[in-house]
Amino acid sequence: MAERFSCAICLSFSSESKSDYFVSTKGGHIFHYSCIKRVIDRDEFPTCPVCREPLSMATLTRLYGIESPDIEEIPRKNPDAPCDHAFKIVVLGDSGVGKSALLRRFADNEFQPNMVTTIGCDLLFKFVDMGGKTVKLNMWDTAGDEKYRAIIPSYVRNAHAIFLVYSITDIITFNHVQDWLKFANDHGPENAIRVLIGNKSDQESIRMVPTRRGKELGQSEGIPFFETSAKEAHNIEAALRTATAEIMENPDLVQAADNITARSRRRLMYTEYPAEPPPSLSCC
Ligand SMILES: Nc1nc2c(ncn2[C@@H]2O[C@H](COP(=O)(O)OP(=O)(O)O)[C@@H](O)[C@H]2O)c(=O)[nH]1
Ligand SMILES: [Mg+2]
Ligand SMILES: [Zn+2]
Ligand SMILES: [Zn+2]
Repeated sequence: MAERFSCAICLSFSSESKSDYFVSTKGGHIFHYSCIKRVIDRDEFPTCPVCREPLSMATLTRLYGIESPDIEEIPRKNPDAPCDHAFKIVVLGDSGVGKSALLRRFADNEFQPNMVTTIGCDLLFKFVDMGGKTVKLNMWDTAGDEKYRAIIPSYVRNAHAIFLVYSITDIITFNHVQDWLKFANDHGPENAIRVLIGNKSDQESIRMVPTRRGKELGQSEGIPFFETSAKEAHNIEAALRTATAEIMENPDLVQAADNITARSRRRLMYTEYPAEPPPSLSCC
């Protein structure tokens, strides 16, 4: 079950033309550009048709590379395949909120109900097309347990985007988002894109965190907010593409990413690492 994008105004999954792309609001709602532009042009004080938040063209993020549902994903199983940019995305949040499940869903389109617990950290990658550019997303999955916190600062250090994840079924994980935000602010780059994620949106019957609470937190921190489900492949691709698009729109972040890529290429050339470093080297 791949994630399908549908416009919340016209309910269509596809867009007819390349110029009619999808956009995401800061509140995690997806529309065709042309559909939402009509709303913004028409109303004096335009609001999101789904959540009624004030809207302007400036608060929309373009979701590149999903103009048509027929577009094939870039099937790159080789992590060393060439790309235009490589970005580092880090996922933070309490243990059990679904960080690993989210990344597995996005990277491999898989969901395993009984996945082994992440020890330390894990590195997944995915190539995405972003408006004609091939972008490699290196996604670092951290373990949320307190005892691992000591080793995480180095993971967020060069992050281009930081995902802060809680579970909508567990208010404690939501309350801890403040701690994770502080962690991200203390150790991560100031300009890294931050995204708030309320996961397990399929578990409506045992919901403990109202959507409104997530929305308010996202707004007060000035960061996009999405409710997602790794189980049902809901909104994950939207969240990751929003973050990637926001990185692409920040020349400093792109420059920082390209510098790191160039440095690691040089290092590879000089030191003749084996083509595939052992997993222990590539991660913790
Ligand atoms: N119903 C539901 N369960 C989920 C979802 N995401 C993760 N889970 C389950 O929640 C548990 C913890 O997930 P995991 O990815 O290991 O959490 P992590 O510790 O944050 O990496 C596992 O049993 C998952 O199957 C989701 O979106 N919906
Ligand atoms: Mg995990
Ligand atoms: Zn539409
Ligand atoms: Zn909205």
